[in-house]
Amino acid sequence: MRNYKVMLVNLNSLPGLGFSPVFPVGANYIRSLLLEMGAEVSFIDFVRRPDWLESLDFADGEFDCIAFSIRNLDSMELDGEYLVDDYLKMTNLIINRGKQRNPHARILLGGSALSAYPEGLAEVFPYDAAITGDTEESLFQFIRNHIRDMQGERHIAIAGACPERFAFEIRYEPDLVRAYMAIGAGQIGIPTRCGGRCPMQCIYCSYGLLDRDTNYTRSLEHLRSEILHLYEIGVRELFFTDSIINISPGHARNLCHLLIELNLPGLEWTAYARPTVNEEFLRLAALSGCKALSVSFDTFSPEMLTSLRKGFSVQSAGRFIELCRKYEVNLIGLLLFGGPEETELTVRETCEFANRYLEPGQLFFSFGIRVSPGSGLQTLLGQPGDELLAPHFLGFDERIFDYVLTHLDGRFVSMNLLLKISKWRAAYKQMKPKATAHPRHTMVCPEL
Ligand code: B12
Ligand code: SF4
Repeated sequence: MRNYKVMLVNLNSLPGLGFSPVFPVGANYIRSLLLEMGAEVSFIDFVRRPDWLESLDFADGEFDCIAFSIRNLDSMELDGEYLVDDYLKMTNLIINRGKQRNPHARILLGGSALSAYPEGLAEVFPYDAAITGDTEESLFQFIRNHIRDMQGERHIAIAGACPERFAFEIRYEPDLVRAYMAIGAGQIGIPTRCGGRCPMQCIYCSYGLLDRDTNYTRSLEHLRSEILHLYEIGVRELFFTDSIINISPGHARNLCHLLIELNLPGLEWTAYARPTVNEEFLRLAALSGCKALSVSFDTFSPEMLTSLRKGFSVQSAGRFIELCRKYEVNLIGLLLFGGPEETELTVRETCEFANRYLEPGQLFFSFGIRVSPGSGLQTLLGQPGDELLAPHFLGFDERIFDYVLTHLDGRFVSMNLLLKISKWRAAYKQMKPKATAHPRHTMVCPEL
């Protein structure tokens, strides 16, 4: 009798994807989960082993399953690359090579890009099973069924049981963590699950497909062990990967208390947060080593806050920024121009607010909203989900680029921003328009 064997490939570790690399939080989670279930796992990551890109000799081992983790489909930016063809090329090479020795191996797909674009990816990728949503139970059933189907031919088993969702410790391999730190991806992600699904309803957001009904929180004991282990490896920056860390103020508070109690010199953390006037959270965040809270304000125009369904007001955003200043919590404020009904007036309102409340270094920009399956925008435009695999953006008035540069203080306009704007604008100009079911809104998409 031998253990069920999985080769798990992190496709997000391919070179040249066009965005800064991050530690493979989701793929590593699946590796830990498989080990917990008693499977054997070969984890294939090309950041750790760039030589494997050429040799592919990792695919010559013995496997029952070849699993692919797909984190990003694209950068969601106007000038982003279409990556599906790169992923497909590598996937096919690995499958062909792996199947030479293991003709019965099953192909499994998973990852946030798959959850976010389930129909589109399912049409183009070769696979036997694709798992979105409740990973634990579905993965366990997939393996059990495969073992059952192979009975008679082999003696294969999995020794462990299926853990409850999120109820196990994530194992971080020191050499994998260090490989990412060595290329500058020093913020290592920990899935904190501080309260489950984001209750807000931003119009472009498809996190409902990713987080579904998950009101789970991860236990502080597991988080404690993982933080201590990462610290021992040499990690000094953590990214808590909740969609929004302060969904459940209680769990976020407990996490801050845990960090304060651990008192690990030099350890900092970053996370996505939503504007809040909860002073205790901000005070504890500062005390527990919060390096920055990343906040998708998107706009400071009252009309656009409504149009984007942001769920907070200009006044509460202002109060939140003041509180961050009071408790010395640094902000990474994200602005997104080109939403439904954006005009020069709404751009001016946003820029004037930013000029008044924010400092350079606290503001990051994006233009153009990618239409994601499962989002309110998809419903508004009446667009079928499978057609959105290739990047489609909401059409907007191209002069929005000029309006931003006109109304934003010069202190925010760096050479880097000017360069990015000219790239985004050039990419936008090259896209072709596409009609939607909505009487006023169009989309644009690149020629592929
Ligand atoms: C935190 C985060 C970031 C942080 C990461 C910080 C860090 N150091 O880790 C930062 C801000 C840096 C970031 C950057 C980017 N991000 Co981001 N990010 C997230 C977020 C909020 C959480 C990701 C995470 O780690 N989750 C925790 C892990 C455990 O979950 P997971 O990866 O989904 O894995 C689960 C399942 O997918 C599954 N799974 C994973 N692999 C496999 C494999 C198999 C075989 C199976 C069965 C299951 C499975 O198991 C896990 C448990 O259920 C997600 C949105 C979300 N709510 O999920 C977006 C998200 C992943 N990001 C996204 C994007 C686009 C980006 C950027 C490209 C943005 C940009 N333009 O720069 C970059 C890319 C960076 C890179 N190199 O990959 C998109 C990806 C989808 C897409 N459209 O392509 C997402 C989904 C958000 C969205 N808008 O839809 N991101
Ligand atoms: S706050 Fe963030 S996660 Fe929540 S709905 Fe809006 S974009 Fe999505």
